Amino acid sequence: MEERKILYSAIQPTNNLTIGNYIGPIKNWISLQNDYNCFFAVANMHAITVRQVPAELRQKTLEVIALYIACGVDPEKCVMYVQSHVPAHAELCWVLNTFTYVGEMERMTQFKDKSLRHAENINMGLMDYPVLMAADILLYQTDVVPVGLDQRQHVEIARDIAQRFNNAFSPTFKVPEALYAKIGAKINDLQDPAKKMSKSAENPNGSIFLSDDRDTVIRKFKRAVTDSGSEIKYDPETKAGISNLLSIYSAFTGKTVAEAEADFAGKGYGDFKLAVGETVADKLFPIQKEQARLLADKAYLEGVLRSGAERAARAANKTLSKVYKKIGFYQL
Ligand code: AQP
Repeated sequence: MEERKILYSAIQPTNNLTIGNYIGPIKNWISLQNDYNCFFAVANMHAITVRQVPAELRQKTLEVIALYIACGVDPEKCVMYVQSHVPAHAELCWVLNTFTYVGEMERMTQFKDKSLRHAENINMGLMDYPVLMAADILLYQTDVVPVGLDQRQHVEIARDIAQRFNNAFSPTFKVPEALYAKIGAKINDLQDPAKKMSKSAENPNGSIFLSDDRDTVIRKFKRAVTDSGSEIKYDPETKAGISNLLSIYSAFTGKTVAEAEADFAGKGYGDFKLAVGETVADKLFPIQKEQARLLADKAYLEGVLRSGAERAARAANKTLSKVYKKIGFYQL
């Protein structure tokens, strides 16, 4: 039987997850979990590149694992773990740092954006973020990495680092491919459709959090920025707001964009925005209920994390050991 390919993906437990996180990567995880050997991490080591409140970071870590499961990721089929529970991530990151150039990291768009947003704390970790992400991915001999489009540059650099290491020694790492959602690889901010929807947007009305209650979801969609026209048509160049809403509606209903347009032919923006809000709220409610149920069962979640960390460490240590051997680290 052909060996299954490996899929790796992670999300940071910062703030609250948005429907961008759900539509971009998580929905893909759910549909691919039967076909791949999946590793899903909660990236708490990435999270501390921006200051966090320790108690909140701890709590969000559990919330994110509960959310993965509530969204439909099956802990029986997939390895789910917390990044800091597998020390190999930090260890491989250190080695890969020596195969990465400072100039490359200075050019990373996310580093430049976050340096502007966190000018008081441009720490080395923020700059090193893509190398840690390369270590995350390469440790598992990953074939595919489902991510949003904003992570394209980081997956590219992970590929470059893998190839650089493989060329310097001998084939050690699988060179991974990014995988983007067909619809919604970049969900945009409802208040500023030129920007990606983000967990930490200044204006919370621009982001739909997976934790938002029904009234909040509907209110935010009703206020979503559109354009002065009246046609509900997908055209990201001239109708960024409407196109974003159509993508969200398609992702949540499973309809194509053309089918979504047809649903609203002849209708006004007000009706359309309300329908998108109701569709999203209907979908989020059972996820929220299931997440709350899981969070009340901490022993179960910790069991998932313990077993996940063991299975992840076993796979990761194999790669790390190969790397240490190749670079000449004396091993006992
Ligand atoms: N708007 C989005 N549309 C599609 N995919 C998205 N992702 C994030 N936003 C969108 C994808 O979600 C995954 C995890 O993201 P992350 O936790 O590493 O980062 P983030 O959600 O972008 O949040 P950050 O880094 O904390 O930034 P801010 O604070 O600006 O929100 C990734 O696969 C990402 O592509």
